[in-house]
Amino acid sequence: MRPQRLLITGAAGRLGSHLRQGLKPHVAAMRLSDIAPMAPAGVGEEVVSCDLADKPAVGRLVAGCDAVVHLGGIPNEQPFERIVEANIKGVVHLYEAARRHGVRRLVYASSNHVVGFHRQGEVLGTDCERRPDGFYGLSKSFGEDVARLYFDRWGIESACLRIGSCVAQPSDRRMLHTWLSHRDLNELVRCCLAAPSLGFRILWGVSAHRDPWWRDEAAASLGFHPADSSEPHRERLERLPPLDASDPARLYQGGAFVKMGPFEDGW
Ligand code: NAI
Ligand code: 15L
Repeated sequence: MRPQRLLITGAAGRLGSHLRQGLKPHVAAMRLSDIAPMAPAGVGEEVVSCDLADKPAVGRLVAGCDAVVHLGGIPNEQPFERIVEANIKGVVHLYEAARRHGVRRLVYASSNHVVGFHRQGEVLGTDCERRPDGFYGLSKSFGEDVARLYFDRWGIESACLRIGSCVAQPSDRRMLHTWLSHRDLNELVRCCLAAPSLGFRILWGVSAHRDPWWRDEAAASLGFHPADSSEPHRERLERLPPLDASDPARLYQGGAFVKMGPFEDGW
């Protein structure tokens, strides 16, 4: 499908800023939303400030859109109370608004932290056991279940992207396996929006690496073929001092997230 009006939540953020530019040629119009300030609207754009924890505001935000790329929320380990507002309530408000306003397709930014307690080196399919590595990973796991529910019950299509590390360049040894280039992110989201039929699916958001931790042969059926790889960065990254062999950040796929928190706020 070619979205007539695509909503991007979290549009002021790191990934949102890239997708705002990258998806523009592929949609008729865009509504860009965040709780943080954003660059003013350009041609074919609307800019709307909205807190995802505010249910009526999310309802108004979604009205008139036919597809959503949902990036908004807390992107790392934080106190549970904050994650509940932005990620747990936020994702329910968004899907509920999608149902009420007839949105047919969403792309949900899930995370590798849904599976962060699998060992590094283990090769996972998209159907692997979930092993969240904190409240953040739990919230993303919940979001995947919300997406599944809205497909099973109301036929609203979703791709849940378990994004690895989406940064300009890989910056540590773990990213030899987890890096997703900005170009590949853009192409993956574009493929999810353009596919004639998407259904419900979980996809890894990762570029093509020599020793992958995540495999998904089905992604190619959407037309997604990653263009980038961590290989050109290997020499530089392998010169970095390795973590201690017993460090949990070296043992588990979630890296340093597996040892963050819990935070003391609210106790
Ligand atoms: P980011 O923090 O730069 O962007 C997230 C945006 O959400 C921010 O602009 C923030 O203001 C907004 N936001 C936070 N709470 C909100 C609320 N209550 N209401 C409305 N907006 C709110 O993060 P980034 O890196 O761009 O990530 C985007 C999405 O992708 C996040 O959902 C993150 O969990 C997910 N992701 C990102 C990865 C990465 O490598 N950058 C890896 C895995 C997942
Ligand atoms: C994520 O889910 C985070 O949003 C991002 O900031 C990175 O830390 C990434 O995972 C990662 O695992 O590298």
